[in-house]
Amino acid sequence: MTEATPRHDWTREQALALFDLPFPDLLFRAQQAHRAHFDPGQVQVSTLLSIKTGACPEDCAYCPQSARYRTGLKAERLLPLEDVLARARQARDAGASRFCMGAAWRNPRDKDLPQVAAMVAGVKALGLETCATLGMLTGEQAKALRDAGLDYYNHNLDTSPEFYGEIIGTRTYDDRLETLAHVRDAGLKTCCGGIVGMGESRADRAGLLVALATLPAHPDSVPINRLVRVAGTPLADQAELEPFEFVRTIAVARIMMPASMVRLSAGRETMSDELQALCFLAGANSIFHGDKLLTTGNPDTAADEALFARLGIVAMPAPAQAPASGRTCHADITEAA
Ligand code: SAM
Ligand code: DTB
Ligand code: SF4
Repeated sequence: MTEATPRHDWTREQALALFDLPFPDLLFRAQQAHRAHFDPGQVQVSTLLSIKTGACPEDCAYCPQSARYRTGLKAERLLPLEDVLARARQARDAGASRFCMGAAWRNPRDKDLPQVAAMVAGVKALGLETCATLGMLTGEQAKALRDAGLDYYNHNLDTSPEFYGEIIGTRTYDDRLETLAHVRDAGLKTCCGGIVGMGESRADRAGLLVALATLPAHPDSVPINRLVRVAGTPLADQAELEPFEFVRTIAVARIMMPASMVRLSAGRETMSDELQALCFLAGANSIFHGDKLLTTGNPDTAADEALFARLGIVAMPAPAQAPASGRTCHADITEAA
């Protein structure tokens, strides 16, 4: 077994020892793990769309979509199919290989599922990989989404088991683990990560990564979100996480889950190009592209294209899948040959 072989027996002490490494050693180790599994010049590009916005009954302290906080967000019902497909076409033509549909639900109602399944099937037929994040799922719902053509399901652990209760009171860590089990059992790929910068300690960041790396299978995608501090949420005035600590978190995620896609997820809008470049060096190899995440901002698409060009990074091509319609326009983010 080499250091780059995925392991499922990580301990918090081992994770903390990685966090404690001198920064150059940590980045070297992360680069070794990254290069054992990926072309470091390629970054996967996903686009997000909020298909149902706001008025969520949950109390997640970071979230602008909770009905409990006054964030000024306008709630919207489930979008019509045609609107979703138009946005997916735009995303594909701008270079995205995966389209992720998010809904501000605690869980989908069974009567909502046919509409979401139609969106999944339509997006898939455009030649995009499909991802959805709809809250907690039953086993049957996970299978119905798989049958519609869903590739990935995003459901985050968000933080360590110990810190979790400070952030969310309306569902438990075990609820999340149960949904993740349904997702895995249905044969869907798992997208699962968390948020940093919520006031948690380094031990909590290590605890989140250990929880992820000791799941029965490493998540295929690991989104690392830096808290977007939204006015009106309980975390609006949270101090910003020290930038090198954020880079360290990415690097430790890369070392602990070497074969997973690590996504530099929410929070890029307030990061310098240099900080993002350090995150790519630390092993991040996926981003959200497009002016908006779900409800908050993301860097301009032109800024991302310029950053990729300056760093010599190209978009990772989507894995071949059928049926796939050809792209109608030149992809703006240059795709790997
Ligand atoms: N309602 C569903 C759920 O919670 O599973 C799906 C949508 S929810 C917005 C998806 C994820 O977005 C959350 O788990 C959280 O990790 C992330 N997120 C939400 N608000 C955020 C914020 N202000 N900053 C960073 N990440 C955030
Ligand atoms: C994830 O881990 N991050 C994305 C995606 N999964 C769904 C969501 C980020 C949301 C940021 C706050 C917002 O735009 O509402
Ligand atoms: Fe609702 Fe998801 Fe936001 Fe929590 S993170 S309040 S479940 S939309």
